Amino acid sequence: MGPEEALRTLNEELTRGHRLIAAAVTLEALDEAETAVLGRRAPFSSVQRGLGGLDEEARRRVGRRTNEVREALRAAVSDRRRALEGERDARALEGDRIDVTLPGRRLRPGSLHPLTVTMHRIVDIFTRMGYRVVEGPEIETEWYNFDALNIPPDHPARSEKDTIYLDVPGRTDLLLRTETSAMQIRTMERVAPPVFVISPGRVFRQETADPSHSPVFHQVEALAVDEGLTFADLKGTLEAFARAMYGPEVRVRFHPDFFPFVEPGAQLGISCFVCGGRGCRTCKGEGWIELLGCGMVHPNVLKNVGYDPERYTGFAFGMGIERVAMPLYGVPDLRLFYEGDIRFLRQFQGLG
Ligand code: 2NL
Repeated sequence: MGPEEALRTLNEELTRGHRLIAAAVTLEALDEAETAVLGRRAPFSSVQRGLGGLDEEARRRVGRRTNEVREALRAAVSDRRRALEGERDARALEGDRIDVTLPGRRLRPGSLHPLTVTMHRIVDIFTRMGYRVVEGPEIETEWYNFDALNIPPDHPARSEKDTIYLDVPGRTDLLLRTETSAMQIRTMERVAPPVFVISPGRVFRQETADPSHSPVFHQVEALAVDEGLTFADLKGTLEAFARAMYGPEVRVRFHPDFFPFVEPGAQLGISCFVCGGRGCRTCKGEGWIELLGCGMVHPNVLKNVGYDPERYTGFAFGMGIERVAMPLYGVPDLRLFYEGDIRFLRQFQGLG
């Protein structure tokens, strides 16, 4: 190869090299371009190798140009490499990016269960009247759950068909409480009248679940014992409760009912708070809703806790929280309260 041809080749290689280097869009493609332009089998290298066959003057001329072209191509490769490495690092950083912007994603706040809200409302009304809350064990004895309450030994409520007994070696009298009255008995044993207490809690019955029954449900019971309490005090207390719970327009009615622990016993009905008494779906066309059982504490119950029934009288009542909450919120099936379905529970958000 003569010097003129060598210089032309060098110029062509400079142009071709710049084009190949610029066309490389990945680091791997750039390595290939570098080999193609500056590698041993590249035209540039054969010019370099042919330098020895030229005379001194031509060798100096072509040699200088060879150095210039080599430096220019090496500089172009290293510029391009830096650019491609920069792009690669930027991509990696973008992939690793995390958003640390405050305050972050807002969590949906939890809320109280509708039965808890209902229980709080009931308890609030009575604590404002001066009642104290008493709570106790869910495992009770036959004495506190039945005997002390004047429930006779042969009463069907005591049977294993209705009450869940515990299988504890050496004990046959342990059961899951069927009402919260036991705690009121325990309270009367400890303190002298006047007694004004309410006891909310979970109670248990041998029962198959259906829209209106559950083996576990909730109750609030109230007990008042003092000198001179009469049925009029019971009526006034329950009327005040009904108005506080359902609004000042509700009317109350009482009709006779029987519970072994009270005499006389009664059932409290309230005028339907949805339709005002004209008849609707909530009151099943009756205009009235049966709300709870109540009565004057039976003298035998007072005797059982050591109170003198000649000196003291009392009234008591008990209500199922589910029974109160269902018409209040239009819940048609009490099992919905226990299933924990978030779509059901969310509807009560913001209630309590
Ligand atoms: C109902 C009816 C009632 C009582 C509970 C009671 C408690 C003591 C003494 C006398 Cl310590 N009575 N509680 C009285 C009448 C009715 O509950 O249907 N509850 C869901």
